[in-house]
Amino acid sequence: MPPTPRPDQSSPAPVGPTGSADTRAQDGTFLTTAQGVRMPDTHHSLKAGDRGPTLLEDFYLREKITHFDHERIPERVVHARGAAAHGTFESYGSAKSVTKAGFLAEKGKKTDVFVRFSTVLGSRGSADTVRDTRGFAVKFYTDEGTFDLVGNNMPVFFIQDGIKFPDIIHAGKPQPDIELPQAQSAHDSFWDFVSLHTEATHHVLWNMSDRGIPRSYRTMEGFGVHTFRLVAENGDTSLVKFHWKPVAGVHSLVWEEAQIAAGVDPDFHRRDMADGIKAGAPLEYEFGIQVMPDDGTDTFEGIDLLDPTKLVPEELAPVQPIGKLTLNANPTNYFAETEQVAFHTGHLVPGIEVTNDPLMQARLFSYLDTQLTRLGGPNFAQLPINRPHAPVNDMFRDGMHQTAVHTGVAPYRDNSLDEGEPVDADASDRGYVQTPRPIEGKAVRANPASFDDHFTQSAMFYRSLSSIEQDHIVEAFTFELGKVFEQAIKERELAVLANVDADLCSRVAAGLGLPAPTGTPPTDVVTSPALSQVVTTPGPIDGRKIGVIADADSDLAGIDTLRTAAESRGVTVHVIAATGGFLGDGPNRQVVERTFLTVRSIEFDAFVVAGGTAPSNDIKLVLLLQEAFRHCKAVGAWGDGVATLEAAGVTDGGPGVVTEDSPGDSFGDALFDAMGLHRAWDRAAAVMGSEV
Ligand code: HDD
Repeated sequence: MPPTPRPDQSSPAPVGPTGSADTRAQDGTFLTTAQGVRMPDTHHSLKAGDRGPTLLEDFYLREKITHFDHERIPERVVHARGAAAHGTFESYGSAKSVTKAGFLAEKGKKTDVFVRFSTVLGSRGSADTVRDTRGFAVKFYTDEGTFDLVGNNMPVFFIQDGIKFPDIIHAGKPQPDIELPQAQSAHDSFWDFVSLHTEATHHVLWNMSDRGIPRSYRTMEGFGVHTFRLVAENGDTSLVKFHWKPVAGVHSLVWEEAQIAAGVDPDFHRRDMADGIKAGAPLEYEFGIQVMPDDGTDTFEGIDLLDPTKLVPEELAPVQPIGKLTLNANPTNYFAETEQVAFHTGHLVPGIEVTNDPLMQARLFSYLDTQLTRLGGPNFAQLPINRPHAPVNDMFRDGMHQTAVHTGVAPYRDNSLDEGEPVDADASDRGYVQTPRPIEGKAVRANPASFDDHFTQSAMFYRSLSSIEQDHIVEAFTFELGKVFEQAIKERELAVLANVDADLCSRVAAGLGLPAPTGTPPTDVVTSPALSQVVTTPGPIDGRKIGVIADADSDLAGIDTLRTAAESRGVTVHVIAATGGFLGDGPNRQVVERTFLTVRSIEFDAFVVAGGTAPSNDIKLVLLLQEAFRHCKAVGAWGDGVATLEAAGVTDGGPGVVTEDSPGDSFGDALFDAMGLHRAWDRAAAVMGSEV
């Protein structure tokens, strides 16, 4: 992969959203110590003679090395691997009838946001494209305080009670003796846990589906998962689920691509986001809510809204758009922003409240607690990235890493010494006043009976998908269980699948070479077509990339014709040739951006062979085109470029294969439509077999 260019240093953006950070650009002034003493030399320690021992009195050596020794902070215990961006949320004003939250209620209101995407299981240096759930954590810096929506790219969770969180994470993390495998669920302890805790089944199906290997953050849905309570200005309450719908559509990698990318470019998603933003293609999502009545039952259409292993089908409660999120600025400093950002499910604003979901209740403790270790104490809200944009007037004092200089002599209430301030804010002052709700019951360690059905929605998810998506689930289960050593675990998971869907179970069993057990899968499952991500009409292609294979004799003017048409659709064109440098020296001179050695198919959404290109049987080129073809990407050629496609075994005229005499409008339109479908799945059965 090409290196992502250095950030533009000429006009450094302020660190963090407040712009008030202690920015220290390497701007050419003298090198100093941390105390501001100018230093003549940072390459030689102070020694007794040029061959002598280093002297203890070298305060600069000790300061430099000591600082370095402490440069790392503990990585997040989960979601350690992440990438983030700044942006803006703009309200449509359509949520005004259900919430008094100012940033949602007012039409056109803009709010600064910082969003961190992540994988769950891997360490900070692990690969982006592993099969896993993705974190989708959004910090809204609203005028009424900070609201964090700490969600995932899947609408359900593995467990129903937060007390099990350490258990599922211990099971998913690498085995404790030799710490492997990294960032993988394909190992015994994960499958041991989920086969014993059948409440995990629904989430496991999502993980094994294409949702577990998103194409990019740009094409990933987000979900608040839990049911929240919204409070309107008049005090009326409703129950909602939050959704992020990507404007670019929901798309995934195929498994072989995910595996290749993990080796070829472990930063695949991070790079895609950073490069896209830098190229002026922001990531965009619509924010939406499903609204259910708050009638005291915490259920809707028979679905327990407090059970985080259940979703509400969009066919029963449509997702209503309430605003738009645009991510358009990369961080200035990874550590200061992406690493130090601290999300917390308890960061709520008036108009948004929690429910009794036992998973959410445990999270309300965990997020604050984890920051104390990770960020070294209770003052992490003072870090630039975590500073609210609303005025802060707390009475919290002192502590590790205190950087605020508090004035006033009476940090307590009531006081008379600081003129009685700060004063309490009631609801009319936009204070956060919880809606009074009845709470009673006996203290028990138990779940309600309505949490017991672990299979109906699992079956709903599986049966709502297209056959190609179901094939991918079968292959993912077969792959993952194929990596499990204990026979008993495989058999137990097959018994779980038998209770979801007999066909799914028998296909996985066949792949494992084991008998398929008989279960009691749910009957009368109502499917939810909205759960499938396969599209039949072309969607947007902004930010996508076309690789054009060419040589010095190719139709270079034709490449420019295609480039102009592509750029008008927000798509970029990149030339690939046998060697680097330039092709031609006239007005249509082309820069070779990748060679057959440096390119890999995962980088591009479509490949085209330019007319006039001499047929080549270079094995790297053949592999490139075959891979793209096998992964059902759009491929094409104009003029005699077709010969190169044929040499790679790409069948002319098949689905998603675009060939024309010239790269004019009809070629471009057909290619862009094929890209808009994301994959030519009609080709899958012929070319993929059981490989992906
Ligand atoms: Fe969590 C991080 C999402 C359940 C405990 N979680 C974390 C992040 C995301 C989620 C996106 C990364 C935030 C960032 O980018 O800094 N977690 C979820 C979702 C859940 C969920 C969608 C279920 C619906 N989490 C969950 C439970 C617990 C935790 C049940 C504990 C009881 N999660 C944590 C944590 C982390 C975290 C240990 C690690 C780093 C951090 O919080 O700041 O506290």
